[in-house]
Amino acid sequence: MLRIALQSKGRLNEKSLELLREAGISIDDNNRRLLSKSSNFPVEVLYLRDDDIPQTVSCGIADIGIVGLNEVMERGLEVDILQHLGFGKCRLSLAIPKNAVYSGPEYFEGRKIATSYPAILRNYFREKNVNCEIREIAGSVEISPAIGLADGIFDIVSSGGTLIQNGLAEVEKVMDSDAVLIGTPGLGEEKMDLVGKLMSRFTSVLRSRGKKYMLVNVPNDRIEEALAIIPSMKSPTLLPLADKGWSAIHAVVDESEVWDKADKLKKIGAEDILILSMEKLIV
Ligand code: PRT
Ligand code: ZN
Repeated sequence: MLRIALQSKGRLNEKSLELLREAGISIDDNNRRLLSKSSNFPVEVLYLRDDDIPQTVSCGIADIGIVGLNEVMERGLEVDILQHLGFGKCRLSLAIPKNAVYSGPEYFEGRKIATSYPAILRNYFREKNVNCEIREIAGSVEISPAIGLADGIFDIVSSGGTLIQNGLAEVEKVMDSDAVLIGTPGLGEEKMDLVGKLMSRFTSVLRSRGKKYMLVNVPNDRIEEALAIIPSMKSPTLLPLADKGWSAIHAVVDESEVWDKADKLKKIGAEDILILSMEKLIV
């Protein structure tokens, strides 16, 4: 039995459960309970605050966990980063009042910076050889400059809206973050076997995200051009149609490129372009 630590509520909770669900793992997701078992995979879920997940995995109370890379880096504990999961994307950046003139990291020499991520920031400034005063605060970091608590902040940025609302400008990105699957170092063979199964299911789910299945009929003398428009993951499938002189191409394409490719295909005489949703892509 594998134990996985997930955030009990917050930004990563729903997406983590969705990933498990899409990987075919049914969980009683009543997250008021601390621990829930899966009915169809030997895994149980331990619901925690995200701050506690790296520690719980590092010491082996949970075998694996899903948490933001920012939390993993901040704690600095020994865990294996097994897989990037692509959701919960954000960055950790330095920001200063928008009217201040920024000269580079040395701007922060002797200044006060408010953050909930002091360890990551300390490492960054150590590398840059800049001495500043780091003020650790738990929440609402972005209001610190306006109330005179700090000259700048170091915080999570996603859309950038919070910084703008608080009259701040992002001046330095220190790291990118997304949700990661972490594991206790040195798990035994049996557990690693289950972790491997889980990871390959996650890979299939992640690969199919943002992808569509495209079927298109093209005149045989335009196949080369059509294949140049739809570069596929491997070789696209090419099938002759009953109607002589025509073939069907099947391929997996990025959702963001579907319309552009459809327009280009129509221009070279393609017909009957069918776009289908993809549930899983198992390779
Ligand atoms: O209760 P618990 O301790 O478990 O949760 P939490 O409140 O500490 O964390 P939570 O749920 O807010 O975030 C969990 C994780 O989501 C973070 O550790 C990041 O890895 C990731 N994540 C992704 C974010 C954001 N995007 C994000 N935008 N975490 C926080 N924010 C906040 C940020 O702090 C800032 O206040 O959103 C604001 C900035 O957003 P924009 O879009 O205005 O730039
Ligand atoms: Zn937290």
